[in-house]
Amino acid sequence: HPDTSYLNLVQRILETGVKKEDRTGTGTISIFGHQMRFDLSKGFPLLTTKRVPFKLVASELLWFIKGDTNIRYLLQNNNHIWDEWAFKKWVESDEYQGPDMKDFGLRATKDEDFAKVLEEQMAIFNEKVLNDDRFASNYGDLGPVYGKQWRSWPTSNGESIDQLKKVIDQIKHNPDSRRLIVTAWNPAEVDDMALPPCHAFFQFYVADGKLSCQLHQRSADVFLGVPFNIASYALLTHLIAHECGLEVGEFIHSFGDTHIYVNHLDQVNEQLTREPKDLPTLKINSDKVSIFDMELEDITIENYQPHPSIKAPIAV
Ligand code: UFP
Repeated sequence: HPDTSYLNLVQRILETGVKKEDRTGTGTISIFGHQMRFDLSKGFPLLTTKRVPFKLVASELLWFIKGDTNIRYLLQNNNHIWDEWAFKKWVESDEYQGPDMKDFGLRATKDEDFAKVLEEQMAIFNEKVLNDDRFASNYGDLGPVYGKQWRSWPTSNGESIDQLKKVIDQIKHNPDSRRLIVTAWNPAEVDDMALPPCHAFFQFYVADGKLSCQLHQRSADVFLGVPFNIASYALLTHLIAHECGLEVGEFIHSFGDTHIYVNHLDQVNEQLTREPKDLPTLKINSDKVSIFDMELEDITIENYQPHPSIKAPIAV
């Protein structure tokens, strides 16, 4: 069961992980290198030991697939998972004149008054990204993040490569290829990204009429990020299999720095006490074929009855 694999990873980190400082100043317990395998034919791996917001997974993935890097589309779909990263660029810009927002993520977890001020500033920011075109293009954009690298990786001669389109074409016409790869890790552009890609490199494999996918994730926030990342790549694999007329095989999730933030320990311990439930099923609108035509309404999850969600602060 996906929850068992996931909780085993949590357990492994708690038992063997080392304490390590990190960029955000929060502190983590981490291990280096881990792999989980999910058989997608046995149900959709949306964790059941806490609620994972599938709509947010789906709208973020469609945003990547569109090649979009501006949070406006996410906000239009009530998806706030990238807000902090865009907001960070805004408050660090010369144009920002509001209250001091240095280390806002960490401070908000420790100071309730500050958390209110932050919430107000973020609401103003979001409103401007939604309604002010100039502001949105300057500050809603996260730089050359996933969408740009997947759909228009810039080449040295000024052209661009649509990695996603190419890989789908290869899966259809050259399924035995060992080069079915998409990489978001572009060393020339990493410094311009609001957040360098965490899920950095993925490869497909076709055998027995089934499509499998393996992801290398360089950095993994096991409590908040990983449940999301599993669902996202499982969904991507389903969508591409759907387009290519293949069944789904496995999703293999490989990790680099795999960590639990020290302020997520109560949350993971709560989750460890919970029993996994039946997996939900994914439904894709059969009237549509291409992943590039899919919209949020075309993707639904059925029979998802998880344990309640567990809240935790995000490290920015
Ligand atoms: N992170 C994830 N999954 C994601 C994502 C971010 O786990 O999809 F976008 C976490 C990993 C890490 C932080 O805790 O965000 C990124 O920080 P860094 O760039 O320092 O690794």
